[in-house]
Amino acid sequence: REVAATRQETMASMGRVIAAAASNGVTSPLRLVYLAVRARAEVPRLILEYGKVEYVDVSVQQQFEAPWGKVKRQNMVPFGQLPVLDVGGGELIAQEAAIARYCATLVPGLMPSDPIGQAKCDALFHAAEELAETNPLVNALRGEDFERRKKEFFDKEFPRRLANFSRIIAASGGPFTRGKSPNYADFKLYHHLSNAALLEPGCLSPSPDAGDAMTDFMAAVENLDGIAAYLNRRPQVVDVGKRPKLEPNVCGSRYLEG
Ligand SMILES: N[C@@H](CCC(=O)N[C@@H](CS)C(=O)NCC(=O)O)C(=O)O
Repeated sequence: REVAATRQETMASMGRVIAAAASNGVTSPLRLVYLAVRARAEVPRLILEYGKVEYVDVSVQQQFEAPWGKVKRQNMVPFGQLPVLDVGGGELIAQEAAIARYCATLVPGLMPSDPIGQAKCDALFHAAEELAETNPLVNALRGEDFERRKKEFFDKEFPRRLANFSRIIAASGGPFTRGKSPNYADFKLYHHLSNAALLEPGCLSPSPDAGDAMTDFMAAVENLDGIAAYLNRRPQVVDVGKRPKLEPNVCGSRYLEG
């Protein structure tokens, strides 16, 4: 019953988003097309939520009126992969990084105006991509496969990458990777670190090496206007490592019924 209630609330809040878009004269909000997992569409979502940019979150069926197998076979998306973002009239942008960058250009302050600043943000984004193993770990892997890859990730990959980000945040003065205000890559880092914390609670705790940098960073993102409310209402990932799924399982149709 709780799930049904949350779903109802989610749908009601999505209805308000669409109504708000219409009242702003935006008849065709961005359409973010993805699957029912919290993975490669989550960073664009966080950016759009932070920026209060109107968008709708749609499933493959809603976007293409066809199942994924057919969409892929008939090359209806540029690289046979999701997510894609329909920026209007069916014009599609593919690849999470490209979608995130495009979304960031719609939000004042998230993308520096100088090329060197932009390149530095891109470097942070792509360094955070090296934590992308957290996506299959949280959303797809099960049983022995899950345990083996999780151990490998937390033994080998995670500590050195976390140390790099802690150092970078501390050097910037924090709480974000480039100082006092967020840039678009912070949402990528946040996404993978929050996945990591789901997998291994406490993995971001203050340490003698890293100090409080990571806990402060996570709290700073979570407290951003627009983000706190979104995190509160987004579907939860349950049964990680066993039978992972979103609850309510409405990702990809959070904004539109059917
Ligand atoms: N490099 C791509 C990777 C996208 C990707 O791997 N998408 C997966 C879902 S997370 C996909 O489309 N899988 C379905 C398939 O390949 O049939 C990106 O960053 O967007």
